[in-house]
Amino acid sequence: MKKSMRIMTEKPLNAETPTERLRTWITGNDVFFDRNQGQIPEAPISLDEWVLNLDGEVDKPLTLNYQQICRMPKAIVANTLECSGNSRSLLEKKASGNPWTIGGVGNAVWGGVWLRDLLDAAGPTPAAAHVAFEGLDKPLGKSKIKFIRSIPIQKAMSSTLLAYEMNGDLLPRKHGFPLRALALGWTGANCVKWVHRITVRKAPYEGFFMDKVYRVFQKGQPSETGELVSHISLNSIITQPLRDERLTTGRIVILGAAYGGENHVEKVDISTDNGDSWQPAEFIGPDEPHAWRHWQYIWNADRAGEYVLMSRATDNQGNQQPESAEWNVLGYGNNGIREHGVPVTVV
Ligand SMILES: Nc1nc2c(c(=O)[nH]1)N[C@H]1C(S)=C(S)[C@@H](COP(=O)(O)O)O[C@H]1N2
Ligand SMILES: [Mo]
Repeated sequence: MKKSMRIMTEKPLNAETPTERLRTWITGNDVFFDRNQGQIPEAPISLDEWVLNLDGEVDKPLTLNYQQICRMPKAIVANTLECSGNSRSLLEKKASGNPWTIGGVGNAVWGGVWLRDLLDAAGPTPAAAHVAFEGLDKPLGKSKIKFIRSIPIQKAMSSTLLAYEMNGDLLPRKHGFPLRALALGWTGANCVKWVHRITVRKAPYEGFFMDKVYRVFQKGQPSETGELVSHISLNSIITQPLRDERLTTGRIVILGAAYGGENHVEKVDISTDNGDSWQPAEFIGPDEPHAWRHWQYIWNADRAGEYVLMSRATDNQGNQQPESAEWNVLGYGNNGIREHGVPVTVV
């Protein structure tokens, strides 16, 4: 089985999980995708020096060290993290950014504290509207722009974790040690790593990583007028067989995953005849809020030929994946059924 990551850029490190390693419900920390705008801290951040500051539109600003955070009530939750640009390279029309196939997604069980508990202790003022997170990673390139992103206070209060554990281990250095934000069910960009400062604000943070990227916009449209990328789009992926695999006639087990961010995946259908007919897949494994669901479909391939396998997820809000994704300049949110089709040969 292929174990190594597919590296797209070394500096900053951007690498995707090989498809074979997306076949487990938990994505191992060793193969969890890497997405970085800046330089990953070269040595683990020292826990003796690190503190988390919470300031801005609050009655009582807080400064907490690592021990104080670890002594707060603990939450353990599953969450599927996906980069906004995942599957970008599968779009028919090229979009700029890292050429992800389907491996810019992974599922982990995270341990940490609810951001709500910290915010409650600090007491947001009536003007509090957005919560900004600042990472400790050093910007690369001349621009020296720090990775700072903000999310609405409602999301921060309802379902945002500050995680210090990933799949039972301390949060790995690459994934944000000692602490990262996880806006559950929202794309990776809303999940700032190496957090050291949280600022409650009257309005969304303004800056490069809020206004120039992570927005859905068209050619000729100013990026900052596009919608901010927040929710993960309902999607499904086929992890077995692989693209262009040669199979023999008979019983073929098709495996995959489906995820809907904040919404629950209710149904996955499979087509082996280019979308003419659809059959339900069977769910396998755990079913947790904000986490993907794995599924399988047993295909009786009795005739040799060329096939395109397709999967289609439906969620509890009645949403279904589109036949084809809506294109945008940065290629975000590609959840098209056709784009995710997997061609195979049966002999
Ligand atoms: N500090 C910081 N946080 C960050 C980033 C970053 O470059 N710096 N990248 C974001 C993006 S775009 C994604 S998709 C996720 C990726 O998290 P991972 O590398 O742990 O998979 O982290 C997010 N948090
Ligand atoms: Mo991302």
